Amino acid sequence: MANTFEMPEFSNLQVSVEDSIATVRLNRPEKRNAIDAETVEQLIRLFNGLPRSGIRAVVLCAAGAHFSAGLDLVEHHRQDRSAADFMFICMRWHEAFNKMEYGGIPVIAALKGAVVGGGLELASSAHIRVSDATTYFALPEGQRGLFTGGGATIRVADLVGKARMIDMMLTGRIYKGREAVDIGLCQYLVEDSEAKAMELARIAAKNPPLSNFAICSAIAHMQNMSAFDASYAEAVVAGIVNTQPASRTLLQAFANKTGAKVKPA
Ligand code: 1HE
Repeated sequence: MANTFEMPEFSNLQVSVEDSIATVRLNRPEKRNAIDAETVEQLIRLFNGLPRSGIRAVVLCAAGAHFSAGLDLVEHHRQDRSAADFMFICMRWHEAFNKMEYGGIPVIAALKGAVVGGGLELASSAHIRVSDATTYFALPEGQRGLFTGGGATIRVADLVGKARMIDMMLTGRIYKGREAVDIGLCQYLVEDSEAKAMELARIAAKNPPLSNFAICSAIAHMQNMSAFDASYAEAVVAGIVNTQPASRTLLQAFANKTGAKVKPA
């Protein structure tokens, strides 16, 4: 599909598109990319429009030295929100992050510096996380007298397990480097996270969009189902994806011995 999506102008995000890959850059470096209410609204608008836009992968990255310092604590403090106000704010975060995780387009997060609190909630909504030597992960909610509200209880617990997440929240424990990879906070540790994320995005963007749609939405949905229902849903999705014209072409190439083999380099 051709690029049909008119990219809106955003104040807190810088979006550019090249070769059907969108680079979405958090753009409040002077505030360490703290996530205010406006940033969430802009993420919703963006990820609402991306599916079926012709965009085949997204690199989610950040301006400045830090990916994101999480919830905009100053805005939260100044607005003196009621419980109902903040519940609504959290529901907007969920709207944005669910659109990312379930939208069917691969989102690769290029991480650096602080990936903390709500910043980790945002990063964990991506499909692949790439770190560099400066990247560190934390959930300082306990120390701030807060609780996660942007999906960490679901996504971070899913990545690292509930015991590690509780430790991070109770004690402010910080993970970085190889240890962060080993416990599942990120999948790659490289010198240049943005370059690696773009490399991965380019690889993923070559897959037929319907395959990527299933990979980047069906797996997350199936995790929410009973094993019995997930196996049914998997069969239905595979019925559609594995008989698509694009897969016939790729299988024909393999049958003709022109398709790539699966072998380590
Ligand atoms: C912010 C924020 C923020 C920076 N909200 N404004 N998140 C946190 O507990 C992390 C809080 N931030 C930090 O610990 C540090 O800022 C960093 C380690 C990330 C970076 O330190 P540094 O020395 O580079 O920057 P700085 O001097 O602390 O901050 C620079 C500016 O960014 C400053 O603003 P300025 O107007 O005084 O220049 C800071 O106020 C601003 N800034 N972080 C607002 N988070 C859905 S619930 C989710 C709950 C959570 O996310 S809890 C985790 C919150």
